[in-house]
Parts: sequence; structure tokens; C-alpha cells
Amino acid sequence: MAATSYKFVLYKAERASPDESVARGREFYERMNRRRSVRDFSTEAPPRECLELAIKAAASAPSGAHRQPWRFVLVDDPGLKKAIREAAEEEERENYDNRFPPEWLQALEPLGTTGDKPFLEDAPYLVVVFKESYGVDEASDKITNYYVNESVGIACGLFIVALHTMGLVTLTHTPSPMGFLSELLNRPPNEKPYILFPVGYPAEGAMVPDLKRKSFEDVVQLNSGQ
Ligand code: IYR
Repeated sequence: MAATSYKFVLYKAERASPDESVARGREFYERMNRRRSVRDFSTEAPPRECLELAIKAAASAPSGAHRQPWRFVLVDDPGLKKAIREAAEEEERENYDNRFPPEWLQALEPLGTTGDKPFLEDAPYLVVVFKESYGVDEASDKITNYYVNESVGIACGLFIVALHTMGLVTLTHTPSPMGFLSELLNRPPNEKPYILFPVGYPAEGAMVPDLKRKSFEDVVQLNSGQ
């Protein structure tokens, strides 16, 4: 059955002068380049509205066939955060002790990560992003979603940008396997956990590794590179 098409409306462009475009781009790049993943969180809670705004910004992402295949679960209940921490640590300790191959452990060593995840309780908020692998209509029939990983990945990127713009910090955390999140958060089988973001302010004296980003030349190629 063919779906009815959208009504089309004129797009209101946000064009700026060339100079203004470059100035805005430079300012944005410089701000984004100061963003860091933080693992040590203060227990101080930012306004809840910041979290709501970041989720709204994330949900403005483009998505395949505009299916918007995402769900953001905002957790601030201490008991639930504790349960998530305990389940994540159980999985992650197993990863570090038994499951990760030596090569992976070696790649993580410079970051100093371990199976302990105190940030899951210290951070005032956890936002667990679920991807909707397929939709379900009123008749309980499956609806295909398109480019789910790309769509949800872009939404998560916007979420990170929004938090950073508001002066908050997060960590792109992917405990593995993540099935425990579906159970603890009561999400249906068509949704799969995607990324878990602890959100808040850095702890007093929080440290980050002094890592360097690849240079522009190392990440870009002009045309066919010939
Ligand atoms: N998910 C594990 C392992 C881990 C993986 C990557 I890639 C990191 O950058 C850091 C950790 C954990 O959270 O410990």
C-alpha cells in the first residue's frame, strides 16, 4: 500500500554572508575541538531542562525515510543508576578478565579503563539511547526502518554537541553486552540499546588523557587524491 506523501513547504534558509559563515564555522570548530570525553563526574546536577534540550536536539537528526528510529531513556533515580552500574560492571569485569582478546586490552591500556564504572552512579543523569530496529504499527505488524545505525549515530552526535554547547560533559559508553539495559528499563524487543551516556559536570580536578587528534591532512582527501 502506497503511503500518502508529505505536504511540501518552502524551506527557510539560514544563509549568512561568506565572512560570517567562516567566522561561525571557525568558532564552532574551535569549541568542538575543546570537547573531551570525561570519566569522572561531579554529583552536582545540571538543570533537567538541559537534558531535555539535548534530547530534543538529538531527535532533530536526519533519519532514513524520516523513521526517527530512536528512544532516549533519561534516568536520574539513584536506585536505578545503582542497578545499571552493578549490571554493567558485572559484564565489563567479565570482558576485561575473560572476554577481551589481548589486542583489545592493549588498545585500551593507554586510556586506563577498567571494569569499574563509578560514573554510572556519580553522574546525576544517565541517558540510554535505544535504536528502534523496526517499528510496530497499530495492528502489531512490523514496519521496516532504514539506515537505523546511521540515523541513531547522527542523533547521538547531535546530543554530544548539545551537551558540550551547554557546558556539560559526557562519556560515550558502550557496556557490552547491553541486553541488561532493555530489562532494567523495560524497553520492548524492537528496541536495542545503542549507547549509554552519563551526563553532568566534571568532578573537581577531573583529568583527561592528553591525546591528540589526527591532523586535517590525515583525515581528509581532496577528490581522487591523484
Ligand atoms: N566498553 C568497555 C571497553 C572500552 C572500549 C572502548 I572502544 C573504550 O574507548 C573504552 C572502554 C568499557 O567501557 O570499559
